[in-house]
Amino acid sequence: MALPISKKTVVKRYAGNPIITNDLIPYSCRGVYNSTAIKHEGRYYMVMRCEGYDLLDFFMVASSANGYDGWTVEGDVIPMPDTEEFRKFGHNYYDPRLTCVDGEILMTVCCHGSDARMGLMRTKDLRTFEWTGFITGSGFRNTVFFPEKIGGLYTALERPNSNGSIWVTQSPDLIFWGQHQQVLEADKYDVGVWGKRKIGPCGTPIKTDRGWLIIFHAVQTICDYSYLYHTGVMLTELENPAKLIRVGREPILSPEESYETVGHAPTVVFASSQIVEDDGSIKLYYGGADRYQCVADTTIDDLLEAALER
Ligand code: BMA
Repeated sequence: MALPISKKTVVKRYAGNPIITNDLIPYSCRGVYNSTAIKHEGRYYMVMRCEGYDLLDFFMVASSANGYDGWTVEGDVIPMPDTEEFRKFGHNYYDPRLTCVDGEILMTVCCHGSDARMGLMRTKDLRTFEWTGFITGSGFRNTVFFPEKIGGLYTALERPNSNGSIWVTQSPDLIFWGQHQQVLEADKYDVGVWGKRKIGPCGTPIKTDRGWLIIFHAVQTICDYSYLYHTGVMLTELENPAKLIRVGREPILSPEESYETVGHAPTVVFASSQIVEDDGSIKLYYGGADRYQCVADTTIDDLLEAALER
């Protein structure tokens, strides 16, 4: 029988949450959430997932000097391709993920037509974005790149849409993908009861001397009809990131505050990016209740402890 474990706050919510709401957006918008953040030349940038009242998403960029407040909108809506293929598969698009891979800024986008499919964009300046094409067939969402090539290959986490699992896949050129390996499977109780319904990767994996820290979302079903979205952490091997070392026993973040429990999808915290500072502190960006953009603080040491010792 598993015994209770000691109390520990691994992730501390920022007192000024939510840090971005629909008020910042100059267009009809009912929520800003699950956005992706990156630090570039000393400034914090966010590609905001903005949701219109028509329930279609659009992306805009905001920037801030400290990553917590003072966010200002940069430029206009990010244009998406005006092609027949994009219209077919990108009826809606959401959950962007920015990663700097060996100096090149890449952004994955979940595109959703009749099914979900991942697209890839590149940017040099966080102002203009170039669409490079789809990188999966249908049935995939939440592709997230590792920040460096592993074994000389681009490496990414991905999540098939059909079941709750996280996989590693590799590519020599960002076009051809293979060497798929499963890391975690939700309904096998790889994650506890709090992740039995589905799981998926969040932001860019964090390299530590003990392995890759991977933050993921985990969904619990309550009374067969409502969902509760948690955030969890696991550690995998550096040379083979599909080789699991351990999954933290408890979620590091669960919906509790009103901006996480009351919104367009209640009881959802959806971590979408993290920025690691030189001192090992981490800003964890997450969406609250499919309505608000929030941030919380943690550290590499606290995440390692949460993955390995709790
Ligand atoms: C997922 C994604 C997330 C969202 C979550 C809860 O499938 O769409 O962006 O936060 O559902 O609604």
